[in-house]
Amino acid sequence: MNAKKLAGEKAVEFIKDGMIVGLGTGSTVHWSILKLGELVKQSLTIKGVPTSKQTEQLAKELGIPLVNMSSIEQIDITIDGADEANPEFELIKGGGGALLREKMVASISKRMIVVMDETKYVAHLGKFPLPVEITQFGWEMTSKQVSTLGCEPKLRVENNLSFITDNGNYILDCHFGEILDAKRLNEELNMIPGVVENGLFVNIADTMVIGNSDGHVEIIH
Ligand code: DER
Repeated sequence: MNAKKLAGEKAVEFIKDGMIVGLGTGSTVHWSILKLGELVKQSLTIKGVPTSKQTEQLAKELGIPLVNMSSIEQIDITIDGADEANPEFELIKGGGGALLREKMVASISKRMIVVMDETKYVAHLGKFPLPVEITQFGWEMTSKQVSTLGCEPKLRVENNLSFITDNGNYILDCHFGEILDAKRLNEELNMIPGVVENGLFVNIADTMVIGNSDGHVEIIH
């Protein structure tokens, strides 16, 4: 059974006619977006706010109407994935490199629904390296500053080149080990000049939809 597909499609049940919907990025929310595309063809009326160029492209191919962030005050529901999620609804995101737009979209949403398979649900965050988006300018200095918080930052590379986000920035993947105070680390990281945003989502997610390989879906509010 495809646990990601189960979770992704289940989350769409929360979407109602007339909603503005934040469209996340990644392989789990991919299923949510496909489902929304099907429903839009059957006359569901929504407006999507994409969190990446990749999601924007997919939504356009599916005929999901899109709206620009600058023309809205608030989003009704955002559906997005996560790399890790703990029982306190704290997330690590950014494995797909979209964390900045994802966090901006989720933060103006009345509700954020996280879709994942059971492997993402953990007792403590930190096994997955924390993505931190930084400016290209002075990145080595920024990396040194980030390391003083207790991690080993690694500049993300893709196809032998430095990975560049949709916003023209670099990403450091930071191996902190177990993160026991996500709120504090989130604040400390974002105080470092050169850090644009980090993948810790604290007090943002409201609902988790967890697909299991045995075919059942768990919804935690
Ligand atoms: O980059 C992100 O935060 C994405 O949501 C992504 O990491 C989620 O992972 P998935 O592809 O396993 O859904």
